[in-house]
Amino acid sequence: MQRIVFTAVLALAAGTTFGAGDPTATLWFDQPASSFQESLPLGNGRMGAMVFGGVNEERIVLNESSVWSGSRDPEADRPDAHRALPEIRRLLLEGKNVEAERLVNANFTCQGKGSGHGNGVNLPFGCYQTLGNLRLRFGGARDGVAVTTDARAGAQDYSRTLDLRSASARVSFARGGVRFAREHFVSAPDAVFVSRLTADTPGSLSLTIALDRQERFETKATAPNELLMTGTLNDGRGGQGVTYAARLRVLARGGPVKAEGAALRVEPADEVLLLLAAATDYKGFAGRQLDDPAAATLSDLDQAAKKSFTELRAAQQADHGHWFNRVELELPATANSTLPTPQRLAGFAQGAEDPALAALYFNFGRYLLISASRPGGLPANLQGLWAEEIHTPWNGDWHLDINVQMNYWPAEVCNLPELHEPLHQLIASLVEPGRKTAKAYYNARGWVAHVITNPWGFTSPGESASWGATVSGSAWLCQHLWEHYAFTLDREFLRWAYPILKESALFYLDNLVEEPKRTWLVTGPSNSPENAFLLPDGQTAHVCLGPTVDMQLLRELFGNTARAAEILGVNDGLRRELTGKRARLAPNQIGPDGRLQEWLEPYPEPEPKHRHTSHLYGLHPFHEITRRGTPDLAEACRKSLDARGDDSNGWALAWRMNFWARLGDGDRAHKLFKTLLRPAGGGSGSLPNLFDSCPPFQIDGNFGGCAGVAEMLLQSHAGEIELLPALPKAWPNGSVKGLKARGNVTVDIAWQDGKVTTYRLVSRDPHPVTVRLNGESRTVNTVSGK
Ligand code: FUC
Repeated sequence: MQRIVFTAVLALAAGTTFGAGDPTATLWFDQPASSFQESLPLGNGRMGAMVFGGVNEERIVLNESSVWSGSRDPEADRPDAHRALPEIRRLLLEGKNVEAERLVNANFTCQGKGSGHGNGVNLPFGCYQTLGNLRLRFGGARDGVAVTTDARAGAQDYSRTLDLRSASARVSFARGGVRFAREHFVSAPDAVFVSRLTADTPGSLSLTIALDRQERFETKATAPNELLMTGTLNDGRGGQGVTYAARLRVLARGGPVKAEGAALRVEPADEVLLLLAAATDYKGFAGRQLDDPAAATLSDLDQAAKKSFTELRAAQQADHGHWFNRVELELPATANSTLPTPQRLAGFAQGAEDPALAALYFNFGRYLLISASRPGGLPANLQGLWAEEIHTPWNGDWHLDINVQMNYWPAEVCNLPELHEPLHQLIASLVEPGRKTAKAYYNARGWVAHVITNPWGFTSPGESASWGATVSGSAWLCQHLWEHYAFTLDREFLRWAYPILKESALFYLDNLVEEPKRTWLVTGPSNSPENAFLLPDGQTAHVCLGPTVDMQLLRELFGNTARAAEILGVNDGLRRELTGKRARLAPNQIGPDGRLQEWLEPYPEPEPKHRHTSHLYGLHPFHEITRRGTPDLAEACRKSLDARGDDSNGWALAWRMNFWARLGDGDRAHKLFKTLLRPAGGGSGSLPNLFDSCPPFQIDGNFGGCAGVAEMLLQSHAGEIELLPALPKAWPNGSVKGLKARGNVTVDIAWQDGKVTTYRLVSRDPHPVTVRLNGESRTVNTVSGK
């Protein structure tokens, strides 16, 4: 069907399709990138590259996921903080939130500067940073090429494409009667960035090749055809932090390569192959644990250089296809689908139909996860692993109050469960530092993490009470352990994860406070992430007892931990305690205005359209609120969403899209999807290269939007497998193959005129499941996938 649809498109929009490719799997531009936001991302889970495709100068922004400044900070916890806890709680119980917040700010934040309010580059917290730039300056004359204001620099038939199926970026243009082509990819199996430059006329390739960085770098030629860039980052305490190395080797056919100072010169050649390896000596919970990154890059290059370009590409494509081809979503293309990506986004925002754009966005999300998160590596951060800065916004860290979790929403449903592993390892790595934090601040058992973390095991509260006191980051992370089990039914994994769940539950058990009015058990101090409320005397406060999100998270954590104990046949006493205390947690409450209440009391809010919608966590991603199981609460969520409004930051739009999908409202979910894809300008929406803009660029919205598309097509959280639970009118016809439902069931669906026409449920062993489609529910047997 794909090919037929595509052929029809070509016929429809003849003359405008240069570079367009498959409209569900191609991003393309008819000019070079003028900024990072127009460049094309490549990655192998550890190394990233952003392709600008300039005619005179090809700039490639390079990344390596462990290029982090900072270091472990044993002083981030205040050892005696727990002494302030009884007083903070007393004030909270008396409704003196402002006074309590003052005490939290003075005694219950992290010690030192924490994340530096997002500027942690020179602090122990550190900052994720770019590795640097690879620059290819083309031209016969040594000092470069003709200066021109034309972005295409006089080139004709220019196209720059990212093909999501092959994970390669191609640049192609003609100039001076010669056609030039460049192909770039990052290989996971061979651990190198690969670039091939060709021209259809021999001897047409003359260029200077350099490696640079904004700071802390030294580049030298280590051979006539090799450059080595090295540097050491700041550890944030006056010493040396992570050391990195990037090594480039140039193999030119038909022309010499020589070193000129700290650059290489090729002049003139028929074809040029570039191989680049990168490594750091970061030693932490993931990554390669190397002593000598420069030596590692040499051995990576020596290995890769044994292969031809064709062999390197074949290995990389087989590896990428192994992940990418597990799922196929087909939605029809229109004339709008053939436009260059920025114009395509603009057309869609102006009302052009383009169902295939949803398939592209969905595929792009899967592509980004495959490119930014691989087993054994660091998890995708706020920018995945793509950054051109030294001071990456918000330190490019892992925020635990929605952002890192959203990055992993597509992992299970999109049939990429192995790619969830880096997050699981991050969670495991927080147990030990989180135990210290639990003791220091709460004198409690177990482990805790608050709002932000980094590769150095930061688990302390943040540096300001207004957001840093959120105590449920670790509970939220634990959802990702349980959901991996729920989807895969991997008992070995559950056995591995159980101690982490259990110790998280122990922490919260030790921390529950009884609120006197209704004798509910609540957390505190905490926040409803980053949101504020108004007290009866009109004062603004953030710190509170038992925000709704904490209660939902604890019902989920306690329930999952008890269930895991039952499955594994362990810890009977704990199971009983968890079940007992779970029943006493403050329940979801519907406020006087019919909305789901965000706090224990129906406080008014200073910012009713706030981006965070944490109190709806119980609707999504957790599922204690469902439209059939708890219709009143679902209706209250709907009212809350209406009041919050349909305009917000990037990730917040993506979350709203998922909520509406859970509420079964496909058209509203599609409205949010459209807003997520609107050209961002300086605000929220999509950047020209489809990266999500919060603003600024933040990758969570890409993953949230990808998961949102899946959530509209398949849901499996409510004890049944529901097909097309929130199909919008905009996608009347289509098909999807290879999605996963909980219980390790692979799901294929085809639909026409908004109705399921065929479906297939595959599991390892056939067994009965309840499936809901076209308005009715029935029990069917899965077919065997053996
Ligand atoms: C969350 C959000 C901000 C931003 C930051 C990185 O806490 O509230 O909007 O996305 O993370």
